[in-house]
Amino acid sequence: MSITILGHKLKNLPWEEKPKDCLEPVWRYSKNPLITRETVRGANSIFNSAVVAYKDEFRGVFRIDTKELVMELHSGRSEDGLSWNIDQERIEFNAEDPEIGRFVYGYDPRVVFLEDRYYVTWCNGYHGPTIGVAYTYDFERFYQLENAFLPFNRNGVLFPRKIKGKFAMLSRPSDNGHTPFGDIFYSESPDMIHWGCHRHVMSPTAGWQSTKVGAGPIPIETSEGWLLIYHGVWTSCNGFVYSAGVALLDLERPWKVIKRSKHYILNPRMPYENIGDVPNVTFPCASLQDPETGRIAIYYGAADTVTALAFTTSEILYHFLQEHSY
Ligand code: BMA
Repeated sequence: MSITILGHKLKNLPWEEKPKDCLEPVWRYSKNPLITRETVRGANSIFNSAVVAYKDEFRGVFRIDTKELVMELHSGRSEDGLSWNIDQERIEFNAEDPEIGRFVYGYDPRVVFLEDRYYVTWCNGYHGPTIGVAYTYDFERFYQLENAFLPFNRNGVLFPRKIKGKFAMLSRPSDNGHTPFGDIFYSESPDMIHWGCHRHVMSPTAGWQSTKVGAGPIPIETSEGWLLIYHGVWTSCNGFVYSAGVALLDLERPWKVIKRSKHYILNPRMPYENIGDVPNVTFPCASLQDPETGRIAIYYGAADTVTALAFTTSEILYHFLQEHSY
């Protein structure tokens, strides 16, 4: 049994081989954390951020919490996906309606190339958190569209192509605080403005994913279905613990879960994941992948403080799902 990633090849994908003694499906970059607060003057933390392939380089939208602890989105660029130059100033979105463009806060961005441009979705402050949507061609000018949903909602993640002629997005309806619940839903849109036909995808289950679940990076299209890396939360006696798992969703009806990991693939166990502003958080928001080799690089926020990088392959995740899934 094997699995193939669909899409364009990416020959300069950041990569490190799996260490010989590693028994885990995902291994960390040896120079983690990848991005720390020093990259942006005035940053308290840089985490839960999204990167994407752009021409022969990489671009990204980064979550910067300022020293005032305002949650902002900043644009960034990199030649190799490892060394990042991030704008000192936050993105000023152009919006037709100033009511929508009014900045309150923005966090946990995702970025996807879809048809002819890059779309950004994020958790946008509009009378509580909801899903903001914008597009850019160059990561210099960003055009904000309508919020996708009513508040409260988080973890809005677009699919990288239309499905049955409609734009498609996963999201997690929530409350106004540190929501102690949450299921992933699927919605579709003919125009990126009006979202409907909502379908339930998955609920929390046991153990590391017993409190809430939320979509992580943009789903990866493969021969066997959409490979979805997601986060799951467990409420320990010391608070929330954020780990990551993987699921396989049906290609044409992505609300149908084919398999879903029983074991986590990544959980907080390194000092930079256990110690920080919010201890015990690994929060994947982006991946880069190469169809030719099956290699996947995962960018994740650690302890709500730094951005880290980890590696796996489609084959490893697929076999992991055969062995450890519901
Ligand atoms: C969630 C979001 C994430 C954060 C996580 C842990 O609700 O705010 O950005 O990483 O909590 O604090």
